[in-house]
Amino acid sequence: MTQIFDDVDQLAVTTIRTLSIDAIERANSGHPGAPMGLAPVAYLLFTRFLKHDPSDPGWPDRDRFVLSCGHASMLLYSALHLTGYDLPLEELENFRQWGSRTPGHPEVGLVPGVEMTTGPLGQGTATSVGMAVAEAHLAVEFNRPGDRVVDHRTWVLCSDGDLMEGVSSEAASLAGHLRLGRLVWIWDDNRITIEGGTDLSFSENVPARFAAYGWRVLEVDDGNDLDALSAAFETAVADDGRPTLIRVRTHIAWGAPTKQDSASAHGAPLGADEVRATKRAYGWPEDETFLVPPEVAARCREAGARGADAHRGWQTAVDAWAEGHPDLAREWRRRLARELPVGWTDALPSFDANGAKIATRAASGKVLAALAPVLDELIGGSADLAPSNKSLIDGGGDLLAQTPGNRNFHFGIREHAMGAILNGLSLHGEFRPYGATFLVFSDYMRPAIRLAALMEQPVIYVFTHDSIWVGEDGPTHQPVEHILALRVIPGLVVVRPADANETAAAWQVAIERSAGPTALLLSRQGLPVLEEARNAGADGVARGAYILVDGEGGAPQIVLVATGGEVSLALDAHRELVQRGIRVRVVSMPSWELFAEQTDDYRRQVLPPSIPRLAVEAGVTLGWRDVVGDNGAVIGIDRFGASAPGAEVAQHLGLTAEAIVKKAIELVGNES
Ligand SMILES: Cc1ncc(C[n+]2csc(CCOP(=O)(O)OP(=O)(O)O)c2C)c(N)n1
Repeated sequence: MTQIFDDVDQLAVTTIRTLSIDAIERANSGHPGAPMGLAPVAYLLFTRFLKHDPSDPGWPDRDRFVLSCGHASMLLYSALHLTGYDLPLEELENFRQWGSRTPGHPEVGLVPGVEMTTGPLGQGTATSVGMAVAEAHLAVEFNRPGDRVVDHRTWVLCSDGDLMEGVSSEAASLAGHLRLGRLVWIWDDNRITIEGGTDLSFSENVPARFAAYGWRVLEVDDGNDLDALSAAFETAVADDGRPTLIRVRTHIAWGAPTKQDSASAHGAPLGADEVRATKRAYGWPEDETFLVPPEVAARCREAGARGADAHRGWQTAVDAWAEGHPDLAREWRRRLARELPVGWTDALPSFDANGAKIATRAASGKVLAALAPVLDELIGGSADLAPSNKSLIDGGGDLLAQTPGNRNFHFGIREHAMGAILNGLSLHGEFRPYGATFLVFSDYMRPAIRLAALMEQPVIYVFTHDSIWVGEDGPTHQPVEHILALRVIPGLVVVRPADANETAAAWQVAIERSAGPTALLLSRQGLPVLEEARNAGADGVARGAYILVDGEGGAPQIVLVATGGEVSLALDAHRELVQRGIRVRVVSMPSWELFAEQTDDYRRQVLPPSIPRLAVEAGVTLGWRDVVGDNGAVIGIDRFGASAPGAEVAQHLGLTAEAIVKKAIELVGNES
């Protein structure tokens, strides 16, 4: 359909530019250049192409829009305000101020219409791939011949910085491989970054690179040409089985007499004189601020209202579909509401302590196999380590271009993109995605994990090979600082179960967390199934720490606190210490974060303040001092590991029951 544009459209484009300029000037902070260059793109998208209903930003079948270059936030806020989202002009006037709904970079959950929190360049582009996969998967799950309940696209606006970041390359490679035809990235090719022109650091042929990834590449040579942009968008929405990159040649700070095409317009207000001169160049009243001409307001609201009409039409179709497919509709609504099926915990396996050892990664695989049939929202995979991570869903099928409805994702060796894609799947709303790799490589996912926590997304990380017991692969593969590194991320719950039953309980914790990510840290090596954890374990894991065994014949003289595989070592030490007549309590502490949420009473009950504590964990000791206090001690590893069989490495690094016994006797001796 050919689009016709008139003066009101041009005026609306200028309104987006001036609103952005004014808000940034008022805040005396922000990034005016990109919004000024991209205003036509945003206007066109939000008024003619994006399927959205400003009166209901959560409409499940809306197109997803991601502003990957989050620094251009005022562009988005202007478009949201004009098209009728609940973002009044006063919010724009309060840009970047405490308590406003117009933060420096877009934040999901805070700003209506914002689909994800962006700012770290590359994360938005990569995350969008997860959103597009979500759509493709749901379409298979819920659409039926003649009924398209799920029928939307994912649009991204991205900058040079986004396309320089490696994570976007990983994600684009996967998107091309998966032939995500409903994914469109619009690249703001303004050739300027903070330090100057892109010729300083960015010279590959980006269109050719994307073509090689299997993308369709469209080019618009003048970002102010609404007809040309519109023609490109029309082409992009005609799904040809490939994702689309639209390269749009724009000018940063377009229209600013001295700042257009200059890096100085990237991240600082234009300044009063330049603002006046720019408005003059636009033919705009120089002294007006936050001006929205009535005809612009009416035009943009009209576009928003068309979205509401489309939403109503969709609802009617959905009601009919639901009548014909009541079970499917029930499941869909459950998933949308993020409710868990009644009785799902019955599927959780329990493990017998029959003498055989089982690695917690293997137990995790068994838990996943048991949960997958009752939780269709579980979807995920590994960054090429599934056989080691035990992360495949039996019978889930491979999620490939021709089978997007399957559940086993193959991320390839792309941990960075995996993290972001998990966020996209989660943000879409109907999934509980999980991603697996070795704990040591969680560093490669850290930016996305941080964002998952910031966005309160219930993503699950399956991090196996969680200590120096990895063994022969050596220090590159032996995590040492990683447990703590994850614990310091606010909002992330880290669970390091001690045995198979604690692993089942850890999965339960992860599944029941509806607003925030969970990292499961699992052993490579076999671990005894602890008789002691069988009954207390589920509740104990949920509480973060619990008494596994206690000293007999009076109050304990010492408390051993351990996590993961080191709990078994602590139990061995316990037996030895009891023989020596020392009363010992062993506390399993799979999660610092969950324990911190408990009442003071419970925490004192588990760790009585007057009794010395000895903590044992195969990781850096930093942080444990808070748990053991000044009178306690910590056995950990404050160096890199080494290449040798795991038990031998542990021996050399002092992580043994004997070392625990020795230190415990010392502590008890100090006390007596
Ligand atoms: C991962 C990451 N690194 C660095 C930054 C800081 N930063 C913000 S914008 C930007 C680059 C600006 O260039 P471009 O992406 O082309 O945006 P434009 O100048 O066109 O607004 C940088 C380095 C960031 N936001 N994220």
